[in-house]
Formats: sequence, C-alpha cells, structure tokens
Amino acid sequence: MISLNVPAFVQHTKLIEWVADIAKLTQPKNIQWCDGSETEYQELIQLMIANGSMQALDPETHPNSYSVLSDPTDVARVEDRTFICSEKEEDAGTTNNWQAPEIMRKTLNGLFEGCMQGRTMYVVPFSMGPMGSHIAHIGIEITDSPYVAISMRKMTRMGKAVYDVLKTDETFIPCVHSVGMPLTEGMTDVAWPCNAEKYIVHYPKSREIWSFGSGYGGNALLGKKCFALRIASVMGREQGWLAEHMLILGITNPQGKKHYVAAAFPSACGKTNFAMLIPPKTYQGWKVETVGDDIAWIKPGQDGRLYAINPEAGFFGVAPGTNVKTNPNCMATLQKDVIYTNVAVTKTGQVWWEGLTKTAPQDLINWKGQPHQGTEKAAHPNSRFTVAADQCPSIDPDWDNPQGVPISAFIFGGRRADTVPLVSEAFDWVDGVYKAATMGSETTAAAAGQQGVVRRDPFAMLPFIGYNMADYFDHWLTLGQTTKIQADANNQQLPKIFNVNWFRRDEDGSFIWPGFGENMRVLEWIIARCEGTANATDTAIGRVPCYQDINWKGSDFSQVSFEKVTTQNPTQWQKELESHGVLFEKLGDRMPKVLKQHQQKLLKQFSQTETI
Ligand code: SAT
Ligand code: MN
Repeated sequence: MISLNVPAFVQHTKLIEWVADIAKLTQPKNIQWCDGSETEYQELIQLMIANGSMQALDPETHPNSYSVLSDPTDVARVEDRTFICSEKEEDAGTTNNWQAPEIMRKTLNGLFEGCMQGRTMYVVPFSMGPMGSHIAHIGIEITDSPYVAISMRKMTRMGKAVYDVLKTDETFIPCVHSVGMPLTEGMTDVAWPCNAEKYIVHYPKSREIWSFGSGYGGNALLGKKCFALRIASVMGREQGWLAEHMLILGITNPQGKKHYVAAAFPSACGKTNFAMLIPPKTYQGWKVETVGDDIAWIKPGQDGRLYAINPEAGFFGVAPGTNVKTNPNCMATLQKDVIYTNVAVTKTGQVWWEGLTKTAPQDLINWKGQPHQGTEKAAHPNSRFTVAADQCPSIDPDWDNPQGVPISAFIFGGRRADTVPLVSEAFDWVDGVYKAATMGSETTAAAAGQQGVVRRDPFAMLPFIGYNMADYFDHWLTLGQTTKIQADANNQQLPKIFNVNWFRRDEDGSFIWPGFGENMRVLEWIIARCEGTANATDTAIGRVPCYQDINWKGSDFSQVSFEKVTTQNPTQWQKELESHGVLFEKLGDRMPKVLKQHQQKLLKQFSQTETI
C-alpha cells in the first residue's frame, strides 16, 4: 500500500478515507495533493514538456503558453458513452443513457482496478463559483492526468484554500478520473494516454462522477459539464435553483444603466464570442462585459430577482474561427498563459487555426503532429484554448461577486439555416419555456458524431441534464411561478425570454446575418423590451421587431436582408411544430401538459396564418 502523505492543510477525514479507497482501487505509483500554487503548476508543465506531451510556444509572442496534441481518437465529448445512473431508469429519462447503478459500479470497478499503475494520482480540490459563495459548491477531482490537473487550475478556483471552506466535514462532489492506461513493467508512455473504451458516469443520488478512458475537455475536466451541469442540475432541482448551459454578460447603456442577460446556445455556437462582444463603433458610450462564457448557476434572491454566478474561472473555448475581427477581446485574453489543445503550431512556436488569418503560415505542423498539407484541417475543428477568465479585457467587475448578478433576460439560440427568425420575444414565461424546450440546432464538432444535422436541443442542455428532461421542463415552469410571486411582491419583473438565430442562410448557403459585434443591435432591442421602450409586433411564434424597431446606425444591413432573416414560412413552421410534438412524445408521461397544449395551440394557429 502506498503512503498517502496527507498534507497538513487537509483535515477532512471522510475525504482522506475516500482518497485512500481510490488509491487502493487504482494503485497509482504515488499521490500528489495539489495546492494550486504557481510552483506546482510550473513543475507539472516541466514534467509534461520533459515527457514529450507538451510543447512550449515562442516565449516572445506567447509567454508562458503551451501546445498539447491529443490522441486523434480523443478529441471531443462522447455523448454515447455518457451515462446517468439513477436508481430508476425513468428518472434519467429517454434522452439520457441509463444503466442500473449496481451494474455500472461492477463495470467501473473492473475498469478502475489498477488503472493508475505507474502513474501519479493527483488530488485536485476546486470550487465551482466564488470561494465560499452561497451559490458555489466544492468538488475534488482525482486524476492520473497532469494535463487535467493544470487545466483545472485555469478552469476552476483550484487550490488549498478550498480546504478552508471544506473544513473537517463539509460536503464535496467526489470526481474520479483516469485516462485508463496503466503503465505496467516495461511499458513506455505515450504523449496522450487514453483508453479506447470510454465511460463518463454520473450517479445523481450519491452525486458522484466517474470518468474513464478520455483526457479531453468535458470528458475529463469534471468540474465543467459533469459537475456544473449534470450533477448541479440535479442539485438545483432539489434545492430550487438552475444550472444552465449559459453565458452571462452585462450591458451598460450611455446613461450608466446596467442589465445582465444569460444566454444558452449549444456547444460551439458562439457563446464565447457573444459573451465578449464589442459593440459597433456607433454604439458610443455602451459597454458589454463578460461574466461567463459557458455555464451559469442561477438562484432566486429574496427580492424576487434571479441571481447568476459563473461557476467556472476560465474559458475552454473553440479556437477555429476566433480572430481579431470575430473576437478581439478573446485574442487579447490569449496573449499569455494559455494552454492550447489540438491547434496547429509553426516551427517557430506560433499557433494557428482555420480562421485566425486568411492563409496558413509556412512550415505548419497540424494537430496530428504532421506537416500541414492541402485541404486537410490544420487545427482540429474542436481545438481549444484554456485560459483564466480574469485575463479577459471585458471581464465584468462583478464576475467574481459571491452574490451573483441579477438577470433581466434569458436568450435561447440554436444554429438554424432556416425556419427560426433572428429574434422573437416570448409572450410570457410558459411561452418562453416552450421556446427553450423546443429549440433545435445543427450538430457541431464539440461532440463526437455526425455534424450539421438538426436535432432538438432543449435549453442547449440535451447532453447536460442529469435527470429526466420532462422533469427539467417542469422545474423551469415551477421556478418561474414561484419567482413571479416573489417578484410581484417586490415590484420586480420576471426575466423576459427571447429566442435568437444568428445562423439563417441564403439560397447559396451563405450566412445572411453578419453576427458577432452586430448582435449588439438585437441585444439593444432585447434590453429595450425589458425596459418597455421598444416596439414589437405580435406573431404566432412571439413578439418580433420590424425593421424600424432596430437601431441600424452605422450598418448597411438592408430591409430586404432583414426580411430574409425574419420571415416565418408557414410550411417550415408547421414541420417545425410537428417535430416539437415528436420530442414531447419521446419524453412520455412526465411531459408537462401545459407545454403539450401550447404546441397544439401553436399548430392550430399556424395552420390558419399566411406568410408573415
Ligand atoms: O468539451 S466541453 O464539454 O468542455 C465543450 C463543450 O462541449 O461545450
Ligand atoms: Mn459548452
């Protein structure tokens, strides 16, 4: 039995026992209790450079920044290998993979037995949310990947201060991760160890996470999707709050009035760009600031408002398409202290990805570690940067506020070439929940599998709800009701709900809406709707702006193009509403009646309307 070597800063008996149990099962060579210090970080970087799994970039242009290439088979979340092991199958619902907990435990015990042999086991303490915030929660990730340990330091509040919050007996979410490649006698290590067999497992009852076989992103950085969305969504339902796949941004008008909005988009649909938006030049005096780019934890306050925190402390953003035009704030964030994964690198240590500049530089080594050639992608479409949030020039002064920030509006957006208009406002909370629940989006490279096919992605949470989706809809409906009572009593307004689509395409397949900074025009309308100062026209699927209701100062976007991104084609909508019905059917008996009735009402209304 190896020695635990528990440092003095760990005083939590149950935690120590748990670490001992996992060590007994996985049999690592040694145990490192991470303290989150800079020294520890640099040591791990040096270790990875020495064993050939990391490359330092040019220190002049990319100080303290590094590139890592994954195994070509381990490049994205694996949704078909992700399991929710609730006691009863119906509690996981028809949209999650389910497996009986006792059967899964047997499988995992087999896989984890001796799986860390020859490796160091890192014990990584982290807080999701500002340390000690009443909205935050603590997790401990055990991992045999130094890449995961250093990434967790960027993505979460990681370090020994977590143990001050935990003290001797506070609860934490236990997260066990292994790349699943023991180094037994005579074996040599590879740059990116991983197992062909992968399991990403959640036990909602005991609130445990077990991940085996992958070292990439949401599969391995267990604070992110596994904890902050799947397990947290279960906790939120029980405790009356929300864990959402949402960015949070603040908008201040020239008079100094500030609003925060939270916006849900599926993975790789521009959340990071939207969160760091720079308004067009004509928006003098306006300010957009970033609280978070991926996840929001939202809790009702005493005053009837909903308060949101970003549980993360860093950005794990998609590199391709990011450049000085599409996201200047992000490019500034990436000036130093970045870990890149699966981007291309030149011989002089400069990074490159599709869309960074028009043409690829000479002497480029692609994400597979080979000379870049022809039309093959130099960077993987799901290549990522990992960087601390406080390096972002647009970071909000309250991004770390333990109380969170009050939300004025929720925005839901999918990636749709047709059907869904640029923006529409829900008539009320139920209509908003319906809009979010029926959201569709074309699949992206963020998950393994076919790309570009429209799938229903309710609340952009399809792969991230840790329980039955129908119950999740019900939770949103109930939370809206209780919050409204509290809001009315305090003279506050329930957040308005909007649906957006930046991705409508022309007959020739090109995007019609310019997007990026220009999204500010839609955002201004949304805020003005919340303040009651903008016009809207009622249509069957919501309240929409006319061309003249949007501020076009400094824009050459024509009325003709506006029609193209806003028309509601009845034939397309009828098809759309029918496919909402298919989802509701799939969700079965627990599907809230009020949403089913809403679908029927819309279907009837639509069959009576002409093109709007
Ligand atoms: O790999 S992650 O799950 O972290 C990224 C994403 O899908 O949003
Ligand atoms: Mn995401």
